[in-house]
Amino acid sequence: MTHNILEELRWRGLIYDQTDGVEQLLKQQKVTLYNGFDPTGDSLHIGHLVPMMGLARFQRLGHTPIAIAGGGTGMIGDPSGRSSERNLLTLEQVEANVAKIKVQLASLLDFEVKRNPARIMNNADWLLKLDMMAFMRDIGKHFTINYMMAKDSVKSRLERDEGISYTEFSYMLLQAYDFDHLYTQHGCLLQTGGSDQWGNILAGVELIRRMRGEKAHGLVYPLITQADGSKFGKTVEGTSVWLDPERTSPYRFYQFWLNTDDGDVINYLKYFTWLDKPTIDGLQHDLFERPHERAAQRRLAQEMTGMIHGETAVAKAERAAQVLFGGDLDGLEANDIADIFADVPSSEMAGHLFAGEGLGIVDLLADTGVASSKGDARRSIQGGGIYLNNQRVESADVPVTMADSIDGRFLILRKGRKRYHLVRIL
Ligand code: 545
Repeated sequence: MTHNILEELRWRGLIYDQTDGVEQLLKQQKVTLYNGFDPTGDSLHIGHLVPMMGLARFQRLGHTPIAIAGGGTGMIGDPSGRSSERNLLTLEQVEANVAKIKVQLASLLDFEVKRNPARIMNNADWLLKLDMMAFMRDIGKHFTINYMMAKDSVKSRLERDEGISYTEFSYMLLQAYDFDHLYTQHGCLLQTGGSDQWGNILAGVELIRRMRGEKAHGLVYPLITQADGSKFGKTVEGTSVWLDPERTSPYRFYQFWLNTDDGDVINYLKYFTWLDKPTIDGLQHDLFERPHERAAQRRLAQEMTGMIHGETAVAKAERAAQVLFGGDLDGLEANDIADIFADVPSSEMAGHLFAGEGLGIVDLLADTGVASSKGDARRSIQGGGIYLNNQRVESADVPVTMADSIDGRFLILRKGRKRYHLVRIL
């Protein structure tokens, strides 16, 4: 790791914009900085990793990070980057979400280190106490409607028929107030965020200038894109890749990174991992010389899964990948099977069908639709293209019984190299 945070962020391509003087400031001193996360949902997703890790990168280089869970701002909702009004969450929803995302935010930060321990705060602690008249007089007076209407977040909404509520319009003042609060109470000199936060961050810089006559700073990261132009962070099925393992299994998480395009993988290694420049340069060389080996993608998947879900999850995900490529199933339990084969077609069959004599493999293949007919099933078996639990089926006459099942719960059929079908035994 380089010793200077801006140098570090720069070679990684992580600086989209910064206020004048950040360079100077960070050269002179270790600072306290913050990044906010609104509890609009109960989990963060991989799109939030750049600012989360940003805090951790600053911390490793001696700066003091504050992660804000926006229990106050989350009651309103940021209009930045959104084309329509949000539905308000209830106080209970906000609180439940705050509790969950706090844990996720904490996972990458160090709270024990003596000199610059991280902190997590909830802006509900000061925003919910705000007194309306004081806010109007002390904060509102520093912003003209002209200034607020010129912000992208507002301007884009004014161009649409639905407009923007007074509530969301005011959001930037709350975020500005946060910055001032952290500036005065905790000496926080810098706010970071994705580039969509630039307007809100500048509003805070402006408020501190107006109220204190002092200069605070902002730095924003690029929003991550994909080489093919599609939105970053969605699986092939179009769902977000969440950090919560209940929402995105570690296996799917691993697969997401493993499937990264050659055109994106080097950038992602820079944006999302702790790997240093020589290591990433080496992987770039491998990618160039032997792209089919996908060493860069594999390393990315290992690093990311290890960081978020731990090393055991990496081992499991790699085992799962092997299994899907036809490897043996020894030692896997029913729960692993359910996870690994979560995405393959499946059918449910009554357990009694496999009792005693069992069910002929030909019938099973036809009943599940793995073969289009019994004739097709027989021909496929004779051609050596049918597998039961990843073992080739040698004869069309074998019965399938409970003894073949995995923990009495699953049978795994495969036709050809990759066409899997999971039988769930009821
Ligand atoms: C609130 C109070 C502050 C400072 C910042 C905020 C939050 C900010 C905001 N940020 C986004 C966000 O997404 C929802 C998280 C889902 C649980 O809305 N006004 O909260 C995203 N942010 C991370 C990056 C971002 C931004 O958390 O900054 O750019 C995404 O990469 O959209 O005092």
